[in-house]
Amino acid sequence: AFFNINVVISIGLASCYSGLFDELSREHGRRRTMIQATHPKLDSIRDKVLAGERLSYDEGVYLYQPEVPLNDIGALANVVRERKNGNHAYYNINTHLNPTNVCIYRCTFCAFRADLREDRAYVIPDEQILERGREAVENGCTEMHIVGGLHHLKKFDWYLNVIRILHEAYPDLHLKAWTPVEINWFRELTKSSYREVLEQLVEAGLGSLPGGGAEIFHPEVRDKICEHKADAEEWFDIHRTAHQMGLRSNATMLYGHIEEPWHRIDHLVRLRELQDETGGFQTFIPLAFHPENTNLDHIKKPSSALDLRTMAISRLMLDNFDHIKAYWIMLGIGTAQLALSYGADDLDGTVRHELIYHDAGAKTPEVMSVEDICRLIVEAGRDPVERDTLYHRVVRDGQKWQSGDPIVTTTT
Ligand code: V47
Ligand code: SF4
Repeated sequence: AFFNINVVISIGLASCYSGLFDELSREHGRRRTMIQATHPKLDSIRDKVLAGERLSYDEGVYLYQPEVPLNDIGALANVVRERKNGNHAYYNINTHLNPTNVCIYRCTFCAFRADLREDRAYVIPDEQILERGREAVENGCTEMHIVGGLHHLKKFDWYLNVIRILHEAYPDLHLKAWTPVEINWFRELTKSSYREVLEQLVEAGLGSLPGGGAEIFHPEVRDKICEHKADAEEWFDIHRTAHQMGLRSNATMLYGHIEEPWHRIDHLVRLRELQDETGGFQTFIPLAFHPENTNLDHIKKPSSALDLRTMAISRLMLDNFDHIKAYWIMLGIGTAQLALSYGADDLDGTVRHELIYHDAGAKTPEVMSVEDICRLIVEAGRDPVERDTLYHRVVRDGQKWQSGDPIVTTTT
């Protein structure tokens, strides 16, 4: 009797489930037809992505229309993400150093900078910089991310010395330092060339360049938010020179302020063009604008929907970038975790001592443990992989580590 009841229940459930599945698949079909009717372009974009073909500027702008379903864009970005990086989600153990917040520029989106005589102005002395290096190594960090302001009174030697003393004391700590905004300033200070500046920095111990200072390249926006600092051409010249010297670098885009969607696509297309030329970019990081304490504090912080759409569109447009980073500090932990299914394959790192976003109101923790990062990744259904700055697997025994095999991604 027990068997019979089981059989009856199983048959009942099976027909109930198959009815439900039929209904769901009819619903899916109806939705697909509706999307095709309203968004015929999405179908040709899907075909291109599945065939590994490059999307055009117009197609990128089209994907930013809010009516184009976010989930469809996300699913397509996920195809590319898994094609390149499988189920891996990368993280690193890193720390930040912002040696000074004093800055000659006044970018409207920046809450971090200070004037020379302001109470909150600081310059970190050498002993404390070395102390930060010691703390980093004791915590098992593989990387120190160094960016800051352009101090009115500091000469190039001061910036060079930051790299030199850290590298001499902690040669295994990778120094990812100074954006093109700083490199351009160093060129002005030294009246030399980008190559000469970069050569001196490499000789002192520079390992790679971070992606900052990119903001939005188009002059229509750039002239309004950061008119005085390195322009797009200078930013690209510096990365080109670095790549020609064998240095690797990252790229960013600051979105969610006064720019329009087409400015973002213009930005991505320009990055894609330099990557075609040099292949020197490792990862792209979309940076969500944080308005608190800035001159743009009347603007609302971008929504999670815009964050995820930007992540997915970046993955789709930048077909020649291996990695897209969901920087948890500024996205928030929840959105960064979701982004791992919307094109991102990297969460950045443990990030101790971050100031730029926290000064601008970021509510994320000051630091995240490796256990927490790995839990987030596993919950998102991905496999955590610790990487170093240059995307080698890290082989670790507690605080001791060494770089292992390079992480290989497919190129289409
Ligand atoms: O260029 C400044 C941005 C950048 C705000 O290479 C702001 O892995 C949002 O270089 N709201 C510097 N963004 C940070 C940077 C970076 C960050 C993460 C990873 C990497 C990498 C590099 O920070 C600046 C600017 O675009 N920024 N103020 C703000 N209120
Ligand atoms: Fe200075 Fe950089 Fe802030 Fe601009 S973003 S004001 S260059 S610290």
